[in-house]
Amino acid sequence: MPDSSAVASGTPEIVVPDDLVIERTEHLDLYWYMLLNRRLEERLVNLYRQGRVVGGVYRSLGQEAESVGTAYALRDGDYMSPLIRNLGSILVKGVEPVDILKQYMAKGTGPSGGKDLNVHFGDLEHDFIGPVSMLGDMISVIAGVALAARIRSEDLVCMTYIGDGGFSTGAAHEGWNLICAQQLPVILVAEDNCYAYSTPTPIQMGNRDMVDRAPGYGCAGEQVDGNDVLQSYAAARRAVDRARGGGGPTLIEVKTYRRKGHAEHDDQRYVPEGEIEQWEALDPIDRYHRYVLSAGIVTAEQVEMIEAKVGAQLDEAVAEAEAAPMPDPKSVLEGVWSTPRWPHPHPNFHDFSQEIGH
Ligand SMILES: Cc1ncc(C[n+]2csc(CCOP(=O)(O)OP(=O)(O)O)c2C)c(N)n1
Ligand SMILES: [Mg+2]
Repeated sequence: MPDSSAVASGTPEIVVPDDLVIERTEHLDLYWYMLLNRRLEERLVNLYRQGRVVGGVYRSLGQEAESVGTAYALRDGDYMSPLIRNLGSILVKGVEPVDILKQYMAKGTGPSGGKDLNVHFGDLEHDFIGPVSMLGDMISVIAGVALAARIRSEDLVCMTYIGDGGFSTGAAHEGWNLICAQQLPVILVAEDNCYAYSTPTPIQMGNRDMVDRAPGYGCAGEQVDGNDVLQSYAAARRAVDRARGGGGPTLIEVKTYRRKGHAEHDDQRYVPEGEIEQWEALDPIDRYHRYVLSAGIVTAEQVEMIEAKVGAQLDEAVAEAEAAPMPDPKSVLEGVWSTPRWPHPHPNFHDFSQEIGH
């Protein structure tokens, strides 16, 4: 097993952190978002198999708790930049499932108008900065957001994510070093999901735990069971409070597992026998389901109601996204360049094409 240490770090039951202050409605929110994350992805896979999704689907099966729990600690106005598997964080930020569906289906009325795919879109109305593909680069971008906010005396906290593979890039180091040197209010959620494509985590880093890098950078560090939504949320709350209070950045390492391949095309033949089953027993939604029932937060009937409502919301969203138009070919020229800050034509504009005859 490439990752027995991470498996051992989880228990099949939820551990309620001592400092957790949480209302019943917030418990329901966490459950709702995790379920929405999973069911929305199942719909995306279905559409993908029908050839209606353009590009890939990168599942977060088994990682819903860490995405939802960490993003749930942010408030409106706090910026977040996700990775491809952080669908849950985007939902928590308020992006509607119908828009996510349109984006995956490259619809003209989707967030990027069919110009980009999956979670490669931003939505500044929801304080959500879309990721670029180059792993590690968003850490520097979020450093810039936090630095700008400091210069403008804006009270906001930023959160971004990095995988076990992505954290081995030079770009990730440069970005995180800058954030720590400037003690910016940023939370980096480092996701150890045991693989980067087909590469098991232990063979691409010398130290098995990314949290051990925190003292070297000069930031706070915490490691939690990422398949436990309450531990993920509580760690993020502590980090957000620290950042907002001027205590600087925090590196939160979440131990989790990518139960599907890198994307739908990956058959995971490199995964040792029995490993996925071991992590199925630590499924974050099943664990939380057991917890909310046993703690008397919801009844079995209410859970069924949540499932039915999420299903109905997605039925509607899928129908709307399917009916949405594909992009007008002319739109390919729109939104490519930002509006120039100078008048057009530029005062120094000289039309050289006239001089050469075309
Ligand atoms: C700088 C860079 N190198 C390589 C890639 C190709 N690539 C895309 S995803 C991926 C694996 C990422 O693994 P990890 O960071 O652990 O995230 P996970 O997929 O496990 O969520 C790689 C190598 C990339 N996008 N950017
Ligand atoms: Mg990984």
